Amino acid sequence: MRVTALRARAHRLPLHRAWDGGVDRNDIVVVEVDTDTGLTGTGFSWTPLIGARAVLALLHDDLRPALLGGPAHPARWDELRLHLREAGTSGLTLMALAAVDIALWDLTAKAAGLPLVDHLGRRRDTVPAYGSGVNLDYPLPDLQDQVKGWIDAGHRAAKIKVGSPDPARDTDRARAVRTLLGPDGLLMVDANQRWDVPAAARALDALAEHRPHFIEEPLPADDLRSHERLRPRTAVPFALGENLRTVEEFERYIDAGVCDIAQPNAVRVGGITPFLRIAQTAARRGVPVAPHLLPELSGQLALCLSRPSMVEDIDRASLAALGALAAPSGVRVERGALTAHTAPGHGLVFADTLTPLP
Ligand code: SMN
Ligand code: MG
Repeated sequence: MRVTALRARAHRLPLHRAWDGGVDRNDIVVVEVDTDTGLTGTGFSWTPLIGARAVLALLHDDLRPALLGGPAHPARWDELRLHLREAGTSGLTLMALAAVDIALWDLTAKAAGLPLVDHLGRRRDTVPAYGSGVNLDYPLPDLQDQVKGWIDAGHRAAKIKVGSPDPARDTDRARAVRTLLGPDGLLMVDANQRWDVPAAARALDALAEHRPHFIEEPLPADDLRSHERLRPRTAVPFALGENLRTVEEFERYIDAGVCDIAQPNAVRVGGITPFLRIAQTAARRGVPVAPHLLPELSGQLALCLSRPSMVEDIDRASLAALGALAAPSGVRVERGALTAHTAPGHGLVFADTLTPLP
């Protein structure tokens, strides 16, 4: 199976309610890879705010010529990464490579006549999901309404933002959400790198009575040393990874004992191929994987992992909820559990009526 054409288009998907920091949209770049078998594979890249046009340029100018005429197979991942290395081996490079890698996995699964989950090796029928919102700037009643909505939909686990300028505001909100979840629900908190070591230690002490299941990104994501200093000062597990990119980075954080739950984002790490390598690395070290965002893809991957934790059911910002899909994907979250029964491939069909980037 050889590549005969590559098309890429970038779209803007307005959010139903803006995220903290004025994020009012997600951008996606959809890639279609045609082959000489007549099969077409679809991939995508994703970003809340930064870089969609740069990703589109890398796809058109640099990945297309490297792919045309060559084998349509995700085993080309390392070669393609090397091809792009003058642009750097992380960041935007991996976001562009992700779109191609996802399309190549879609193709190989379609060529095998299998849903991606069964092509990769389905290990379970369901994986637990949790409600999640980017809600630090929500007034408390709005936060409570959001969490009630998740509970009404069957969730028993919820992740909220912390890192308010006044730490007492975080504890008030954690108390309110713990009350809604009840003693048996799981409450997770995500600081999005807002603290330093003393602030994190203080805040986690104060939050302890509400029994957080994990603290996500307590510190600047690339500051390993600070994570090592915080580690002995709290018993709350650390969930990290939405801002780590490479297998080596995940290894470093896990081996330093500061990554208790690994959260690779399948697009940011460069696609399904590196995501699976990261998951293997984590599993070998006994660290569960909770894939970051992208529930329609993350959920399919989680069904194939040896140690999945939970999948993030992001509030009204799945690809389907943002109106990106032309038809249901076959990935469903119901009563706090995700299932996937897709058409051959990953089953994601992007609408062709989406708004282009302005
Ligand atoms: C998050 C990160 C990026 C976009 C949306 C939400 C957040 C999360 O940190 O983990 O849900
Ligand atoms: Mg996060």
